[in-house]
Amino acid sequence: MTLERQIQAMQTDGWCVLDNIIPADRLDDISGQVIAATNRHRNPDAPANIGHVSGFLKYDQSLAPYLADQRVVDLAGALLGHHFRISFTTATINEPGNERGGWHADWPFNQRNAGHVPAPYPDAVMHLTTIWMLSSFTGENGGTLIVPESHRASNNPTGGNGVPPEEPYPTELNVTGEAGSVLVMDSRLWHSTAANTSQDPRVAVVVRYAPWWLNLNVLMPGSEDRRILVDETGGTENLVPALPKDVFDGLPGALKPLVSHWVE
Ligand SMILES: O=C(O)CCC(=O)C(=O)O
Repeated sequence: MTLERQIQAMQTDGWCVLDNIIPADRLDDISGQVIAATNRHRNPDAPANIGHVSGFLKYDQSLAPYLADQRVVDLAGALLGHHFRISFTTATINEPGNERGGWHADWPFNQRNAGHVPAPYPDAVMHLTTIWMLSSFTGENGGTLIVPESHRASNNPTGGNGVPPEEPYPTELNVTGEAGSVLVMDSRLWHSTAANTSQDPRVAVVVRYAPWWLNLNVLMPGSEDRRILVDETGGTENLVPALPKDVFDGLPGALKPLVSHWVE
């Protein structure tokens, strides 16, 4: 797919898949490292059979050489403008037997988060969610469920828009793709975790990209914005641990400008 076609798909459909971003001969090693680090640091409050680690780059850097791949950078730059940066890195392993999740749009459009853009939100690209496939995604193993074109709506099922979050949606589909591909979604796109009915884990890392002007402070442990928006209200919000300086120093040069705002 050419960059022009990718941009068109993002505008019209709200998603596309970039193939062959991670070299095939690195997949087994990276997948193994992601599984091992997720086992060491997994969030005990995540849904059953979901291996979830927020701020994953802090714990494992095996994807670091690819997160500023030119094809990803070109598409993100075309959609988010200059000086975009990485907002989240989250290991997400759907283990056999996990349950289907609820329809949502991602931060900052998820209306249940303390920090959110209130619906009705404007029709503008403000955040990208990318899912890096370390296993091939299939209908059987929990390829992400999406509702194509839902990114143009000004609300989503977390905001009481009349769509039951737990029910199948008529136009839903499972995203499929070969291991090494990257699913790119406008973060407004309605999506959900799919059940993994296979025998093997579906291994992925979710990486989100934000324009320079989007305030990410509410995600930072101990920040003043977090104190005001989350601690004082008792609301719920994602927490993205900062990168230790020594981890940052060891990252590839092309990646550093994308994460330098999140160093301890
Ligand atoms: O793992 C998936 O396929 C979906 C994950 C998801 O819904 C999310 O990270 O917001």
